[in-house]
Amino acid sequence: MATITRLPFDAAHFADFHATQPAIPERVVAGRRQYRTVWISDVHLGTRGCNAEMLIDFLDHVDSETMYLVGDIIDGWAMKKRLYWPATHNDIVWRVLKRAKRGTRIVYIPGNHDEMFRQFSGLDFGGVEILRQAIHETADGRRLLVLHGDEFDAITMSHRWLAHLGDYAYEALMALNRWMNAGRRLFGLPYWSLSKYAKQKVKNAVSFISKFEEIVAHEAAHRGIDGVIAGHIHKAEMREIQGVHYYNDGDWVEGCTALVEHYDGTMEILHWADEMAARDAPESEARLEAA
Ligand SMILES: [Mn+2]
Repeated sequence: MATITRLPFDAAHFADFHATQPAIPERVVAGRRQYRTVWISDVHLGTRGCNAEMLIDFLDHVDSETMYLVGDIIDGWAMKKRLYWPATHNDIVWRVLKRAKRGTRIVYIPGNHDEMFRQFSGLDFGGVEILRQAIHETADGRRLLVLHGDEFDAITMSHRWLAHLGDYAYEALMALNRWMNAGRRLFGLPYWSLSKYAKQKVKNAVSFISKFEEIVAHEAAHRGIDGVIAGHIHKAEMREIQGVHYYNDGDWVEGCTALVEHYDGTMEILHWADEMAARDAPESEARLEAA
């Protein structure tokens, strides 16, 4: 059933890919921040939504013993429609393979958008292990189930896009509502509240997220493990649900977040846009003073 989407790099030479040169050279190699484990997901390479430069910056500043790619890394759905693959997207593949070469254990758990890789579960591509799901043991001895999360879509229903409807979209919807009803009046049609309809849908989206979190946590409890790490819903989170540790590493389309494990087993969500802003701030202030 699954077909391999044509990739913009030569899959036959996947293992040697790191030997080529990236378009954006690595900036920090020595002195990278070290973590025991890093989880990222929902990168959506192959789409315009992917914040590739920010992820490149993250990969250049952060290192770990193990890195989990928790699905939707390459967006095969989008690539089937139209091939969008700038050099920066190649650079991310290059950096992942390079760190595998340097000794980082890389575990790739394909999601629904990169399900074409699921057929390779159990195989190893240039140091990248492909698995359907994994059990991660933290430094403080907790066992966490790592999976993408689309496994639960049938239960939590669809309408994932509604979760992304922000305030701006809502404002636009309000304006659209006004224009639409002005038009309906012209044709003698009764008022129909698009905004009310949208509000109802947004409320459903909010309940979708909490339902997803609860169901994933319930699955972990059912399997008798301490917690679960997922992606898929593009919402970074770290909380306890009915005695189960629920983690979500977020995404690199909107939130630009990663989940990391420190050497003592402490978990943390890194918000990379904030990290970059904090790093650049003193320099830009100095520049302002000099001007
Ligand atoms: Mn997904």
